[in-house]
Amino acid sequence: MRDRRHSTCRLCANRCPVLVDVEEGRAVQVSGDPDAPLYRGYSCRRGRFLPQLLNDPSRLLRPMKRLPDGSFVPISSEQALDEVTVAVERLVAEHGPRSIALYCGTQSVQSPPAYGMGRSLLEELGSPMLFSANTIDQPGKHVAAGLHGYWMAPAQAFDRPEVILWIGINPLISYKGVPAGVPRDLLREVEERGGHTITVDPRRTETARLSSLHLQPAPGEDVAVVAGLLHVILAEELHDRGFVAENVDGLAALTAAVRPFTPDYVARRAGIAAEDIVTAARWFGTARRGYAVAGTGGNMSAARGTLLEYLILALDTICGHYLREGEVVAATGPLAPRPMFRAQASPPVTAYGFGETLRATGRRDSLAGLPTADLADEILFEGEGRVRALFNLGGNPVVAFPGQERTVRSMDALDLLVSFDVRMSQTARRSHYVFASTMCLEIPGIQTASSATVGYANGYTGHSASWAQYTPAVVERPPGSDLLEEWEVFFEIAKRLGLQISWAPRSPFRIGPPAQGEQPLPKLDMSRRPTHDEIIELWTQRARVPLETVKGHPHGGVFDPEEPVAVLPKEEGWQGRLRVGSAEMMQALADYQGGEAGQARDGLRLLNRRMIQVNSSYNLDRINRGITNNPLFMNPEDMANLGLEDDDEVDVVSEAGKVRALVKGDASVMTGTASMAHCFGEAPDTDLDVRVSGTPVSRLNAVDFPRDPYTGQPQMANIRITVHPVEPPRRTAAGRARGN
Ligand SMILES: Nc1nc2c(c(=O)[nH]1)N[C@H]1C(S)=C(S)[C@@H](COP(=O)(O)OP(=O)(O)OC[C@H]3O[C@@H](n4cnc5c(=O)[nH]c(N)nc54)[C@H](O)[C@@H]3O)O[C@H]1N2
Ligand SMILES: Nc1nc2c(c(=O)[nH]1)N[C@H]1C(S)=C(S)[C@@H](COP(=O)(O)OP(=O)(O)OC[C@H]3O[C@@H](n4cnc5c(=O)[nH]c(N)nc54)[C@H](O)[C@@H]3O)O[C@H]1N2
Ligand code: SF4
Ligand SMILES: [Mo]
Repeated sequence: MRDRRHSTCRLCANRCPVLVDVEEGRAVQVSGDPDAPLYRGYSCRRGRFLPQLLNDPSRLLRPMKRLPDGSFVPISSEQALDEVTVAVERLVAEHGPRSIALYCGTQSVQSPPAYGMGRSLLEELGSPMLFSANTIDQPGKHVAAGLHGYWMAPAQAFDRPEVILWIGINPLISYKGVPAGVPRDLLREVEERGGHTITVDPRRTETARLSSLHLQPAPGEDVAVVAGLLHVILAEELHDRGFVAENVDGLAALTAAVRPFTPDYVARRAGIAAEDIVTAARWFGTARRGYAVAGTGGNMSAARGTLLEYLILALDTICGHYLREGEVVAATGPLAPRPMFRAQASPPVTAYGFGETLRATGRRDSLAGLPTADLADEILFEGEGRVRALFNLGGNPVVAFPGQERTVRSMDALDLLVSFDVRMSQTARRSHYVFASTMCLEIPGIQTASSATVGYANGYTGHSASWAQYTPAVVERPPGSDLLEEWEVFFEIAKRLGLQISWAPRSPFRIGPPAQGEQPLPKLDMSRRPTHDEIIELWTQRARVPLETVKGHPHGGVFDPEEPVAVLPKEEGWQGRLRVGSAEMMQALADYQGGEAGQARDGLRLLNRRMIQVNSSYNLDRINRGITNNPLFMNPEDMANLGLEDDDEVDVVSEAGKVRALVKGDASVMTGTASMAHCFGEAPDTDLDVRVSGTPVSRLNAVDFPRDPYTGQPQMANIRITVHPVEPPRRTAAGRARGN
């Protein structure tokens, strides 16, 4: 008997509604749901291979415990929970609560109640040691927003843009920088409106190819490009003078700071045409609606993510790209309370350098969270307060954290490493306990547009309409499995420790202005483990659209408010203003301008990228079209100079280390650069067949690379490398390594 059910693919942030064919409780086929509004049947290959992912023989089906000889034995969930609880209790008694840390990886979102509950457990224990992937991603976004202030209504972003500026982001592959749905829709819409899309990326990406203009700067010089755009817009007075006069401080300081960034200077510094900067600036400055957004490229390629994100915010702000009084908000969260927006600014806040001080480096907390690049040192640095236990929730530090050698040493130095995973990842294989987690389709879930005043960053993520979908669990767990949802682990440990934790959903970093009047966190009744559905009910208690109504739309739906949500006027006497001329950011810009220019063009530079067929978190033979590894993509010209051909093995050497890789020619890669995806390969002590498991890029960067001074994020890409053929050159061209 085959049954067709509705659900949501949760493998990536696009959250596509899907149809799932189920036989005897197991998924046999998945396809996009043609009747889902907004998505209209869209899905990608990864989602369509969900049955293979769920039923893969390598899937972890029960908790594992590591024995002293390094081997693993399956144990029951009850035993794992009991033993982990005892270990935590002992560490807290002997070494204090700070010895316990939590890292939330990208897949911590698979179990939405988990990070709120994990965080609450940490707080109840009294430990401030909360880390997440955010600070090795784009943490400059949150700190920049704090230094700039927050508009108290949404940005225009996905709402009818006439211009989009994408900087080091590749929406057609990563689904970031465009609204959830069909990734090409917005591009097409802008085109139909006669507007422009501009992509800034050293690589001729899938997105660049479809854009109106592609600027191909030297890596690491995005600050110059954005400062150049600001220079032209301000010099030609294309900015929104009315909006700035009423709501923005610091324009004079900004104007002075970007004065040196003339199109000619930027052209020289970044290696692009001066006319292209002027064209992009005029398009951006004259459009009435639009947004600028950066991705991982610009944030990782120089230790300047905060400055870059600040200038990008300034660009949107001087162009007035925010919803104004009387405008109707297109996307409000149906499963959140009816929001209230005002056409006014919430002023800047303290954005970094507060809260917990890290022992080894002296760095402190920021709006983006504690710097994850310092976690290894917190574990390795002897003395009081040392981190001795780590809960690794849906992450894979061994291949994701910068500086693999130090990460591995730190993982091995822990008294207790507990991973939550669906397979024995590189980090799970070094853990003392691994909890086997459920996967999407096996658990219920809600998807909803967000009502947050300012989202993660203007135009980075979100919906273009008031979308919501509920899905129940639509498949059974694999027969004979002993799985726990990630949050259930936190609940059970808290309960065993006699602690009461909160169900409130809270992310590990801060989005939007400070909350007015902190409410005490709502707590769970610990006498009985709730169901996931009960938690969803708690979350949606005050929803604008009752959960039952959303459940009545199995394809998901767009739930516009009966009474449209319009932006209210500014409050009488309101003083708050956005700030585009922050003294420390202007100083940072001056320092950058005075610094060494064009240094990015010596030798070969390794850039980061993502690939469509795999995700850092999912890589199965059957969905990756035979590419189980992450090739070193190089321009064919650079390959020829080294006498290399497709699939040749090479050694890649950086200041931090050496790794084996396979090269692949790719004309979209700019000469003088190479490009490789992360989260592949093995730890240094594990035998590596590069053709099967790929290359650990994180062995080529290090935590002592330059750091962003505000977030502590190290430079993770734009790494100077040399490439050495492994075999003696078989072909004619010189086999000399580049960049020596
Ligand atoms: N298919 C797939 N999708 C994913 C993921 C995945 O692994 N696979 N991961 C998810 C996650 S965790 C994240 S954070 C997002 C990230 O989403 P994106 O930031 O869009 O990630 P990438 O596709 O790596 O795009 C980064 C781009 O930056 C460019 N770049 C590199 N250096 C520079 C530079 O110095 N300047 C400029 N301007 N560009 C530069 C690269 O060439 C690349 O095209 O993607 C998410 N989506
Ligand atoms: N050199 C370099 N380094 C980078 C980056 C880069 O571009 N270049 N990008 C950085 C970025 S943006 C990020 S976000 C980080 C990512 O860093 P991490 O989040 O630490 O790494 P992932 O590989 O995404 O780890 C996800 C883990 O979750 C597991 N998993 C999959 N599904 C589930 C599930 O349903 N439940 C549970 N519990 N686990 C599951 C996967 O098997 C995997 O082990 O890496 C960063 N590191
Ligand atoms: S992995 Fe593919 S199918 Fe799944 S949500 Fe993302 S885009 Fe949609
Ligand atoms: Mo990420």
